[in-house]
Amino acid sequence: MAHYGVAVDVYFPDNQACSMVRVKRSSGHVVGDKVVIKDDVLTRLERSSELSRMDARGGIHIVGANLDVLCIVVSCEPLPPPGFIDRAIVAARAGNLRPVLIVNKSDLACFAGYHALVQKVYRESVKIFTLSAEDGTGLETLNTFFSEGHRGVFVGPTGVGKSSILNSLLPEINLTTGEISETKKRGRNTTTVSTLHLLRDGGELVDSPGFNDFGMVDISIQQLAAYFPGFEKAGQESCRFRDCKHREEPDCKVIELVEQEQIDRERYTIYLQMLSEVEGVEIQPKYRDRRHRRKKN
Ligand SMILES: Nc1nc2c(ncn2[C@@H]2O[C@H](COP(=O)(O)OP(=O)(O)OP(=O)(O)O)[C@@H](O)[C@H]2O)c(=O)[nH]1
Ligand SMILES: [Mg+2]
Repeated sequence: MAHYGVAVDVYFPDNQACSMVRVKRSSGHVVGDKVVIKDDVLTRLERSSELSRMDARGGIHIVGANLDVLCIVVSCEPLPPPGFIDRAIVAARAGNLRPVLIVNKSDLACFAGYHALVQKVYRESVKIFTLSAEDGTGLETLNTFFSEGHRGVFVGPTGVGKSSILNSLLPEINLTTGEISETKKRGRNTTTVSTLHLLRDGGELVDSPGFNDFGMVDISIQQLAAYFPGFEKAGQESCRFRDCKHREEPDCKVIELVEQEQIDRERYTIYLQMLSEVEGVEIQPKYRDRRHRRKKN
């Protein structure tokens, strides 16, 4: 349920209670892990899913395990960094999670314009929830969705209201929330530990610390080409080449749709930037191997 450095909180379904269990700092457990405990030793069971991200310094973080939904939480204040939503959607799809978007703070004046933009770009790609943790708008719809038995994690920049939404769904948990800074209009990294919560009518949700960098981990060119939000309308098998990168290949359906203005040119440019990034990552190890070999000889 939570990982506090040298201890983890474990939920025991049989007696519906939590207990703190000591672990090594580097035990590798993450929120959502299923474990068995025998003679005070915690053994992790195989994960059905795992979602990772890379931070700006190249550090890899596992966001959670055994999840089926990624809730990308955004707001008009603070705004997410450019590319955050796209990276999160691609990472979720590559990890077999269903990405959904939650646009929080519908009570703010800046909401309408931002919401319209999000709807325009992502409406045909993912389910979008409109919410206000402040006045309760949309909470019941979110609760109903999770009551179908989903287990999701909230990810998003600091200050968008992840913990506030969970507090509104489950007032008794009383997670700490933090004011947005007046000058920088950003959050204050209030949440520092991911915690899993059982929802009232079924389903589970993980609150996690806010972050800005959703660097893609182990995403292949083919995954990016298939999962980039907005390319769904091109269909999976409609390019001439099965491994089409949608850059300069002949009979590429994506390029055709860009030319017909059915895929926004700006969105396509963002895709090309992400493609170069993924190619950089894919090419790097080969160079490393070659250097390595030369050294040995
Ligand atoms: N107006 C308005 N403010 C909100 C809403 N939801 C959250 N806030 C405010 O936004 C600020 C940040 O909320 P948090 O819930 O701490 O945000 P967080 O995403 O959990 O932030 P981190 O834990 O730092 O990642 C607080 O001052 C909340 O009161 C909302 O729907 N409307
Ligand atoms: Mg929080």
